[in-house]
Formats: sequence, C-alpha cells, structure tokens
Amino acid sequence: MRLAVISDIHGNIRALEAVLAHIQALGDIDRLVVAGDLLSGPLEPSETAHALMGLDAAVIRGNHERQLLACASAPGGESDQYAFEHTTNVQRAWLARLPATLELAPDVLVCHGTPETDLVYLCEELGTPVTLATDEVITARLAGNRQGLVVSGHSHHPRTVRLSTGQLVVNAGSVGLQAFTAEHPRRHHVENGSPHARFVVCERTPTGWQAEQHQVSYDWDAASAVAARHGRADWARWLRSGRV
Ligand SMILES: [Mn+2]
Repeated sequence: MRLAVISDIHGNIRALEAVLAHIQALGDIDRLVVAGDLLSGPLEPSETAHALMGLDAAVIRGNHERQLLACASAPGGESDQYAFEHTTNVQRAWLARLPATLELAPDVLVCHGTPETDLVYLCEELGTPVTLATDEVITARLAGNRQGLVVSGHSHHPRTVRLSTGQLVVNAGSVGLQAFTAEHPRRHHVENGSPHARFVVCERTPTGWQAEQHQVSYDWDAASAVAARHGRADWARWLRSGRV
C-alpha cells in the first residue's frame, strides 16, 4: 500500500497543482490523503476548494476549517476571514462535512494535529524555533492509538519519527506555506528554509511503514505576489523564502 499525503494547503492553488502533478508522475499511488488546513490564507481559497472537491481523495479537516466556518457567527482571524469571504456556500457546506480524523486502514490513522485535538502539534514542542518532542510525549499525545502509521500535519514541519512502540509517526509538511509565526498558545515560529511545497509518500513494506518526503518547485513568486496584493506582507515573505 502506497499513500500520498498532502496537508496544510492554505489556499495555495499553485503549490497544490504542482504537487498533484508530481504525485501523478510518481504513479503507483493507492490513495491520496489530505490532512486538513485546506483554504485559510490570503491566496485563492475558492479555486483551491474547487480543486480539492474534484479529487478522489480521503480528506479530513484541520483547525482552520473549524475556524473558517466559525466566521459565520463572529469575525475570525485574518486568514480564516479572508477564506470565509471568498468561498461559496457549497464549498463551506463541503468543509462542514469533513471528519476530524480518519482510520484509513486498521494500521493507518490520519489526524491534523493529534488524534484528540487539531490544535496541538503531534511531534513538536513550542519555541523559537519548535523542537522535536520526546518519544514519551509523542506517545502520550497518541492517547492509546497504536496504528503502525500515524500521519498528521498542522506544524508545517515535515518529519518522520519512529517511536519505541515501533509506530511510524509522519508529518506530511505543508503544501502551501513553508514558514509562519504564530502567537497561540504562545509565540513560536516554523521555518523550513526553502519555499518548495512539501508532501510525503508512505509505503507499507515487509519490514514496516516507510516514508519518503518530497519537495516540489512551483511558482512561489506568483503566490507571494498574490499575498502582497491582498495586504499580507508577512505571507509574501514566508511564501517566497520559507523563512520568517
Ligand atoms: Mn496549517
């Protein structure tokens, strides 16, 4: 079984299209998985929703899908509000139907953050920059889930972590945004050091699950220009450099 896992697209249609073309060219993929944070950001949320809704893929929601939908009752953060205002009712109804986690096979769990919350990084400790959490902490965050492969997103930090339980915990990284600063629950930042879109291919082999992390070129200058045009100098910088 070979899974292509993409996550944290954040409305970056150019990065998404480049990654989907790359996956198509790889061939031999049994299932495409999308691990949440699909649209929020100052780019092209509606075009991204349209592309995702047309895919034959297993899709879960992230924290930003919840936050985007909550903009219906109260103003949200800048990125969620922009995506809320630039998507259709049909697209938002689709978001509302997405599950928070998915057991794709008896030995495969997909979640956005941890299995219990979409707001906590599964593999990282907050700081500037974030660091790798200990084996014990990651195992505790799995809350008894013992699947051989656990795939997440949320931190935008591609990782492959083998736990002492034998489980492989994989972060798909982010298709759409390679660096960011966040204030909650306390100030931290992530920076991957290049603007390339990230995704991962996970394969079940006779000796267990393996992960191949991929980096894909796309027109990040064009994406950066869209962010700048929409008043987000921070996103413009993050998109073109992969640094905060
Ligand atoms: Mn995200």
